[in-house]
Amino acid sequence: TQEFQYLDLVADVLDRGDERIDRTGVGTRSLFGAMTRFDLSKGQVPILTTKRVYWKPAVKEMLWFLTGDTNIQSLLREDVRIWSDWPLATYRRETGEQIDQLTFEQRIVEDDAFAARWGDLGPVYGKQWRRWLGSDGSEHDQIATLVDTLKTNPASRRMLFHGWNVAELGQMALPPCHMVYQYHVTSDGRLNCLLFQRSVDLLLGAPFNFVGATALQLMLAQQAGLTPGELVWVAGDAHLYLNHLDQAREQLSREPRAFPTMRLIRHADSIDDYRIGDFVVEGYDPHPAIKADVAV
Ligand code: DHF
Ligand code: TMP
Repeated sequence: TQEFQYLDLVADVLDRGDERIDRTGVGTRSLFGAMTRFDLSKGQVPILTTKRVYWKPAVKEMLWFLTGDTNIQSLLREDVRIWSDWPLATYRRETGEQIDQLTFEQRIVEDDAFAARWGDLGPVYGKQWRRWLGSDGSEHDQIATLVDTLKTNPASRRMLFHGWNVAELGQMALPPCHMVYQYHVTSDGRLNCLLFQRSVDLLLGAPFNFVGATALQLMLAQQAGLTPGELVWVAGDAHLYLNHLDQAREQLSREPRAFPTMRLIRHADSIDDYRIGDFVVEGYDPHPAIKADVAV
């Protein structure tokens, strides 16, 4: 199974990773430069089986990026809580109030003014993907351009979108991790994707990023009348947090199973028209979930 590419990378980082203190203060073991190649053409997709991966939140996160929204309010209304820690940390730091996460999330959901003040992550993924601000004040929709090029000029070598807007990095809660997505169409109509991720939390981040990139590739392929090809994932700093090492060892002790399939059960009118119910995963039989704290 193709899952071994991931497991081998995790094992390698455990064995040989360079250990140091990182931005979060937790510390990591890290290797620089890694690649996995997942073949989506047979229907199977990289939803890891050596632990349960919550694929719906990962797809919902991708759909949220596509809306161009950067406020966690709409994510929380979809019951996705993976981005709450960063606005919460800002709130606690700036107000000195030791509010707990659930109360904070509830206020974001119920109080629009509170959400507007405290729920925004700054000009992160959605903003850059859909409304990259040019120096002349015009906005660039990189996703719309990509879909258009996939349809009209699939031999193009310029089919990519980028999140690393240098001028706006300082306003972002986190600078983009999954940074550039480049696409490639083969002569027989397969859509390949190469995702460059500058920094990856192998235990918590990577499983979600594989799912998000896969979901996007399925949507783009459908919009352009193509079939999904390969997902090539390239990482810069690939790390395990030091408080994830036991969980990583536990995961490595498990026997991977066949990847499940993921498909779209409805043809959406445009890239802006997908919903979570359009995605169906079949044959997913994972080992149990593994709990781990996210480093903020
Ligand atoms: N920071 C760090 N240190 N690691 C990350 O993976 C990360 N990811 C971010 C933002 N900042 C980050 C956005 N994506 C989880 C998964 C993805 C994600 C953030 C958090 C997470 O905590 N996953 C848990 C719970 C999943 C759930 O409750 O739905 C998991 O066990 O997968
Ligand atoms: P950094 O900005 O200092 O690199 O920290 C970001 C951390 O979040 C790093 O551990 C990578 C992780 N991360 C992912 O792995 N995937 C993601 O999608 C996001 C947003 C973050």
